[in-house]
Amino acid sequence: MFKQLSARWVIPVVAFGLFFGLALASCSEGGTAGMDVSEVARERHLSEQDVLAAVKTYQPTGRFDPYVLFASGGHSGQVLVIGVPSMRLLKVIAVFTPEPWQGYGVGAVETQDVLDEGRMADHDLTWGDTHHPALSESEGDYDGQYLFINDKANPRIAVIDLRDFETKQIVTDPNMGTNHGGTFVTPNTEYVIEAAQYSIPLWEEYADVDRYEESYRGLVTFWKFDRASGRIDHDASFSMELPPYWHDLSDAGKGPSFGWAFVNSFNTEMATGGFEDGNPPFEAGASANDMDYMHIINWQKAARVAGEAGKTRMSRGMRVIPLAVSIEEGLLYLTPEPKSPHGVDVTPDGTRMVVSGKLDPHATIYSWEKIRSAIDSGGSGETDSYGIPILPFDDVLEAQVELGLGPLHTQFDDKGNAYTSIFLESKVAKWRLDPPELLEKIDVHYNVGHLAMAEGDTRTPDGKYLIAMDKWSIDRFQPVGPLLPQNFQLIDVDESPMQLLYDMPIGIGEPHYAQMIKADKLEPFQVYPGVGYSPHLMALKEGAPVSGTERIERVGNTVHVYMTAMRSHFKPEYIRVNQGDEVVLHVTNIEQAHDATHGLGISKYNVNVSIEPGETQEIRFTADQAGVFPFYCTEFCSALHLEMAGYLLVKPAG
Ligand code: K7E
Ligand code: CUA
Repeated sequence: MFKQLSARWVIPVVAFGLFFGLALASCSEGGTAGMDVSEVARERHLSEQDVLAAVKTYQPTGRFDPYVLFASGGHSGQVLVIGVPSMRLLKVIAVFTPEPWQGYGVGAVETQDVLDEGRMADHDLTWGDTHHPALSESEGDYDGQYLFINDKANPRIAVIDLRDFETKQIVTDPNMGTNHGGTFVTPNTEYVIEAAQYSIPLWEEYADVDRYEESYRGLVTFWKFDRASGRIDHDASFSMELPPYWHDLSDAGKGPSFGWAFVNSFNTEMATGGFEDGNPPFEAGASANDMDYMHIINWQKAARVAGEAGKTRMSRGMRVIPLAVSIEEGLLYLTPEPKSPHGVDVTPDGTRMVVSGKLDPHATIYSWEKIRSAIDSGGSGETDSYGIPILPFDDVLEAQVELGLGPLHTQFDDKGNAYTSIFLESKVAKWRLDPPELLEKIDVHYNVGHLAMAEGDTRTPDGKYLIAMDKWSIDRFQPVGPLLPQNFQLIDVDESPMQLLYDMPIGIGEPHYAQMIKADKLEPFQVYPGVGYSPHLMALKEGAPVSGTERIERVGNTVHVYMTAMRSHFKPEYIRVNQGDEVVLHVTNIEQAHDATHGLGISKYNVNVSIEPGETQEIRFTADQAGVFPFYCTEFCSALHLEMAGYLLVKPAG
């Protein structure tokens, strides 16, 4: 029996089991009748490593995880909130996609307003392709207040308030076709960086691809964040015109490199595809060169320049610094980077920028000091075809370290180590920065994209936990049809060799990046502070119904219903209107008990809102269909929850 356990594990597991069994026996009053750890391990065919991994990740009931991971939800357009190390999914924050449980975009006016802010090209957009979440920072440290995330498909940025984990704002970038190099924040969240990916015409509405080099442009936008209002300030934000390379990831400088931003690019060939016409396809045309360009941008100075008269041009309602101004003012420099780069990651101390080329086996380490002195010495006179100064590669290079095939993204720990995902090998490489040296690799399953380290993008990463965000999960989970979940793999990096602890399937989209924050930095509301509180205003809403003010008022063809909800009834329970009336339903959950949430779903009218304790919401719809429509509470709130219901009675016209 127990064939899976090789001889070298038997003794440790038995010893472990004995230890555990004894420990349990000595601390439990009722005895330990039943199996001990080693028996369970044997029956479940678990190795000692498995048992250790289980012990390292298990959180007993009621005990919270020390870290919280905010992960992009990929095509779902949402954000996933996950406890680490238990890898328990805590919440899916509705961002770019309607979400019924949270009452997001299914009847609640304020949430619909947020989604409507995100309309582009006169379309309602009901999905997003979220890639890179960014926690707000103060002095280069996550402060736990806000979270930003980009939508690559439709160039947009969302702002989530971490007091209630709700999306407060979506801003659209009208000059981009798509984005990718967002969201990345500057060290005090002065700006949220967003770089475009696939270039489109900038100063004109339409130009065929045969005018690519003259008319198409790349773009980077610095969205000004106003912490006091918790919103991006559109008018204080600005973009910078870039050559029509395809821009990729960005990162903000910190410490000595504070005030600067770094944006990768590929397709510096400016290939325009057209496989069907006998041209090289994009994949070949856009990867012909051995080197592309990292863009080095002085955002602090750019912000000043953007405020000066005559230095910007408006395009589709956004201030844009033209390329010529950026060159003249010394806002923008290029340096070569190998080859079809993807990630750029600034070291925690801000002294170095690590870039990986997808088609180059190295991590390339740039020295900020060398970049700075190359800029100060006026450069070599070499420029790209748009006149942007190029800092010679050898002048700014610190070192290259060979890691493996297809390096993508890098994270850092607290011990001077870096971790780079190696896509083609399905491995994570651990390497030392000083002096650069590959230390070890661990297998991941499979096709790893980003990595997320505990407090990974701060000036003081924690190390300890690393999450590999794998795109393929073939053979890891119970088959669920041809579309497979992605796989988050939790790795203990304090062990040497590194240990894989946990596989978490992600069955909602393809997450790209995630950030992991110490849980005790988050201070969310337990209950909204006051009855009649609007999550949109983050304040009490004037005129919100409270106990005793419930009523129905008709103003012309508009019927205002002032409703309260508490266990276990709505007041009023009848809403009588005429067919064709506008119905405005103001509803407040007048409870203040923690977790006493009510929902309000109306049959056949596509309405559901979540009303958390204290919260008020407004619902608007036209009662265009006559008939009798039950409404009911959609959260099982009490023993008489099923009785928490009422009728919308729409009297036929005429
Ligand atoms: Cu590598 Cu969008 Cu950052 Cu996907 S991205 S992995
Ligand atoms: Cu209120 Cu169910």
